[in-house]
Amino acid sequence: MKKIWWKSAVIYQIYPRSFRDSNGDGIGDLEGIIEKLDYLAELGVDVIWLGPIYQSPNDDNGYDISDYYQVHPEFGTMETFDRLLEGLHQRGMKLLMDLVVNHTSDEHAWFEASRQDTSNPHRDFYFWRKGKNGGPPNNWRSFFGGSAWEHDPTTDEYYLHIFSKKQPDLNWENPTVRQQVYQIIRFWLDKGVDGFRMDVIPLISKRLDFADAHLPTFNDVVNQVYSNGPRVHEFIQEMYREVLQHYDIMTVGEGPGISKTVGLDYVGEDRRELNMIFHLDHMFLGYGPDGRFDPVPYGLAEIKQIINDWDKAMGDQGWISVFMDNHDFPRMISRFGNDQQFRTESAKLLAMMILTLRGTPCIYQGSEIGMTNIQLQDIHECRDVETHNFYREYTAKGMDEATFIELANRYGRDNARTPMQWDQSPNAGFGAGEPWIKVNPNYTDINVASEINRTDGIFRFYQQLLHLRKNLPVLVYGSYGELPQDNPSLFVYQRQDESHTCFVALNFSDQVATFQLPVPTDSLQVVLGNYPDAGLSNLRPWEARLYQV
Ligand code: ISL
Ligand code: CA
Repeated sequence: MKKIWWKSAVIYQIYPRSFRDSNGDGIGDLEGIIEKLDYLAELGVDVIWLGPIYQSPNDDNGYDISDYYQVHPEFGTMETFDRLLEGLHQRGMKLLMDLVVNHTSDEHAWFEASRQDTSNPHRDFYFWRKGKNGGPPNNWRSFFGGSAWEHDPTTDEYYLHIFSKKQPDLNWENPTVRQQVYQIIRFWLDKGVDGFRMDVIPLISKRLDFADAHLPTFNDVVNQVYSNGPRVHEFIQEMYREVLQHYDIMTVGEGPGISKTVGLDYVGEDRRELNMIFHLDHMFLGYGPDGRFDPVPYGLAEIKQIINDWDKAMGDQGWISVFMDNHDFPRMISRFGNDQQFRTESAKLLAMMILTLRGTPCIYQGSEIGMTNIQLQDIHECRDVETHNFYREYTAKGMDEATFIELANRYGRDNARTPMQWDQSPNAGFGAGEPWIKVNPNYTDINVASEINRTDGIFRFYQQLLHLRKNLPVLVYGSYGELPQDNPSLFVYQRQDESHTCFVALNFSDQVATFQLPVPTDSLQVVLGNYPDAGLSNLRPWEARLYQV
């Protein structure tokens, strides 16, 4: 397997609105991140992925961009941005920007021109179609509920929006659109940023017949109708040829619809497209026909299957990023761990998993102190456009508010977006003003200041793992293989190269579990564990151990 810096790097994701508010207006900002650069360096991460910080009306918290060349004033100025970039580089860290170019905001100048009249030169920057039988052009549904088409009275036509109606989809068929996008990418790369996380990149090429979708689940529609359109690879290869290849950067493609069967088409070493992907297969586990608020059961077996299948699919030709949550999903400790009795143990277990699987780990802000989901009381406390849209849709169909809020508290995106918990002071030390979204009341127990002082705390455990990854290349480049166990709550695997063999044993349950390793026990040494006195005995609840032969 080819060795290269972005494979051994560890990414840390910052959701700018919720990281640190330096001026007390309730909104996290770039100056706030600058204040915390030493914290990030102390943690030991290599690359920061910064959520969108561009000009935006914030219908979807910055994933609806109205000007790609401006920093949103609530986050700071271009000068603040430059200092942030410099501060990261001084500390040996790199910066990934979020590139959101499947759609713009409806308040972007291109769209404002586009909607004026059918002959406007910008008309063709977006997808405009006539209605059918008094309704939208087809039956496509938006990710955030309702039709994916919005009627615009000015020209009596509909425009396509796969996400909210304030996020019209860009028409990549138009070469001018593509050149405009490349210009945006060049602008930020020329400032010195180190790469991009590309938002919903498999969606940029549309199936232009816009045929109705008749498939059993929304996920099927995404996979087979919205994603991986006919020209997607032509477009990404053009972007690579014209822009990306001229810089020493890293690129991560995000996206629903990148399945293991098409993964290598995006990241195969011979493809000249992207370096790695955030696939969402394990994130969409539990999604029923109607998506996240229509849950179905799943378990560890399905998670392991996806990990194994993807590892095989990538082989030595492609690469993924490994993560268990981000700003679009519930907190991983609440979702996959036990956020009550075994919060610390399961936080560390998930840390060990992310940092010892094959792929570039991505840590979401707050995981390093064990942050959990929040219980919001009513819809007015919810902030996410997705939650609000589905609330309207489901309550209109007869669901009562309390039932919906329960669903939102388990599966909604606001869980991951509450302010970072820095200390015990008011607002968890996030900032002096009332935060834009409620602080999790558990901040008095769970916060950076107290976690950092615990020698056996979660933060220190992350530090140790990050250090180990630097010193044990087998954890980066070694082969991966699951070691199946009788107990279904266990995930045990091996990492191996010519000179080293490591085993990772994880107990995803509140019960003690016995496990087996394929070598004599006297040849094993515990490198790290989340309980004191880890040996070879049975695994205790949520116990995680890393062994070396
Ligand atoms: O959170 C989801 C909606 O249920 C995911 O399906 C999400 O839409 C998908 O992972 C794409 O996410 C990205 O693009 C969206 C934005 O809302 C997300 O925050 C972003 O990560 C549209 O730009
Ligand atoms: Ca602020």
